Amino acid sequence: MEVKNPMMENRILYVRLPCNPIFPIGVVYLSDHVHKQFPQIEQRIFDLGTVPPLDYTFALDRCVDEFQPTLLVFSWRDIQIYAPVGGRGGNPLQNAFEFYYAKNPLVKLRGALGGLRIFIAYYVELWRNLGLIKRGLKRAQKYNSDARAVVGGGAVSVFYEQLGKSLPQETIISVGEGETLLEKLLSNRDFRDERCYIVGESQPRQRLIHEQPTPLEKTACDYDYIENIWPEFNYYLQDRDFYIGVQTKRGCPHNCCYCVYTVVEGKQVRINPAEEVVAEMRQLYKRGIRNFWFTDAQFIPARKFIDDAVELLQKIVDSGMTDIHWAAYIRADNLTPQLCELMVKTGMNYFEIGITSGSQELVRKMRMGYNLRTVLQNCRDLKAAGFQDLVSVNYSFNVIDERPETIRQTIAYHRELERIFGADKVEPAIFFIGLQPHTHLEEYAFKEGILKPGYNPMSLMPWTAKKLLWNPEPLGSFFGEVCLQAWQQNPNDFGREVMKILEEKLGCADLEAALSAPIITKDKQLASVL
Ligand code: B12
Ligand code: SF4
Repeated sequence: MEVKNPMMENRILYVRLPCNPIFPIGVVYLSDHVHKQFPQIEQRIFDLGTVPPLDYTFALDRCVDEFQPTLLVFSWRDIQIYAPVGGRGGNPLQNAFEFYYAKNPLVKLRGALGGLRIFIAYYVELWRNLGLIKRGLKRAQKYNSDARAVVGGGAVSVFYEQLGKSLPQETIISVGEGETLLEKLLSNRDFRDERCYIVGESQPRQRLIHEQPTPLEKTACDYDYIENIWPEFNYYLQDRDFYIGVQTKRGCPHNCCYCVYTVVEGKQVRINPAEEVVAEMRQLYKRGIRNFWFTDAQFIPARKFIDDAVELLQKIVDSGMTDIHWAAYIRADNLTPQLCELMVKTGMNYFEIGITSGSQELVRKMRMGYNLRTVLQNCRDLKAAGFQDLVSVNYSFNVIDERPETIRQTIAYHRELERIFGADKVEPAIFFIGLQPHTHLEEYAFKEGILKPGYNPMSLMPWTAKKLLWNPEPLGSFFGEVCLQAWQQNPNDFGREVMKILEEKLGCADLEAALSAPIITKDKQLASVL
């Protein structure tokens, strides 16, 4: 009797669900990996990020009809929308703050209406994406009754527990990187030990997201192949402003209290070989790409990875790609003068530092492991090496134990950064922490009675959203009013305006006070939560 090889029959359709046009590096890497393991399997990438909203269903139907997949790999990038910038349905942070904190009833009403618009847009988007998954699967089952759906990506990794309630039976829900899960699934091996669960068959395991990902040696993505299976690939090559994603490592060893990256990617840092990263960049370079985003959770996660960063940047120099630019999240406590020089030489023209506060005391309480004095010194080195571009410094006020004194310290710290880089080059990005599941901050919220276990982290109901948009009293209303004033006075330069107003109201501390942290009192320490 002939033994059928199930691998031969698979036809995989990767559907990147609607998203702002950010290069869909996740599905590109997955399909590349699958191709390297199973070269005979037919694959296609379909990116709804490049399709106008009115055409989503029609375009998906057409693609499924044409390709007739047996496996649908849905990749869902983002769900959460709080940011200090205009989101898809307006500025969610501004609307929420107007609704919660405005004293003027007309502004409150505007906030309520804006909030309602965003609320509707959010749920419409959520249901629409769930609907697209169901629709795509059902249509594929017309051609292959065994067709199956796997769902993963950034948003699924954060909200995997909640999404299971709304997805079709037998859908596989995946957390974190999906390469080994797909590999096992396609070779008919048991994949349940990967970070996943099956809707209708099992509940997600306790602490599933905290399990370590299966180790994987990453090789350069084969863009000749990707071009073949992705008819719209050119979309991202036409606009020269796009920063195309390239991953140089996975994992972050830190413990910052609000951050879920460290569990999504795992604490173990896995470096992709520098020559493979450069080989991947060169393929994109040959196609005209000059802007790259190193999509690592952190480009230099700790001091012991400085040598790896040096090796990579040196290889970029050696490769002759001298007219590129790149950007990344950078822990600026892990720089050396040599690394700074290479960063400038290889064209780093934007980076984000997530120090969250300019008060060493609070940085310590948030378990961030930053030494703010070292960050300043390294920034001076970077400037001395010739860095003249933009730095975005992420601040999130009021996370824990914030006081007028610590706000003054943050201002002092920010002013020092401005002295180093130039005021026009340092952009204060004011985020309010959106509380995320599986973080220390969530544990803290349970302990303090702010949230109850079993709450829905995806809820945008005003009473839940107010807690998830972390801005607790007694300072909550104060920050609310400061932000409202900033939007009113200078909406186009919100971050700088917030800093200015805070300084007018509270003054500025001595830099030395910002840099020295007193002994931490036990009761408010996040470290005592777990
Ligand atoms: C780099 C990054 C950015 C960069 C992107 C730069 C660029 N040009 O690519 C910048 C700074 C621009 C950015 C912006 C934003 N980001 Co961002 N970003 C990230 C980060 C750190 C890495 C994403 C990445 O590219 N990783 C590398 C690739 C290879 O991994 P991947 O795409 O996740 O794919 C892997 C797995 O997810 C999985 N997978 C993917 N799809 C599927 C499907 C299946 C079936 C399976 C099995 C597996 C699977 O396998 C893939 C390969 O290993 C993640 C956090 C993180 N550590 O994951 C947040 C993250 C994706 N961002 C997030 C958000 C919210 C945003 C913003 C919307 C924030 C905001 N409110 O403004 C913005 C705007 C984005 C937009 N759409 O407009 C969220 C999304 C989840 C959520 N909370 O809703 C994340 C997860 C962070 C978080 N914890 O909140 N971001
Ligand atoms: S905030 Fe940055 S450094 Fe901290 S755990 Fe998250 S990725 Fe790592």
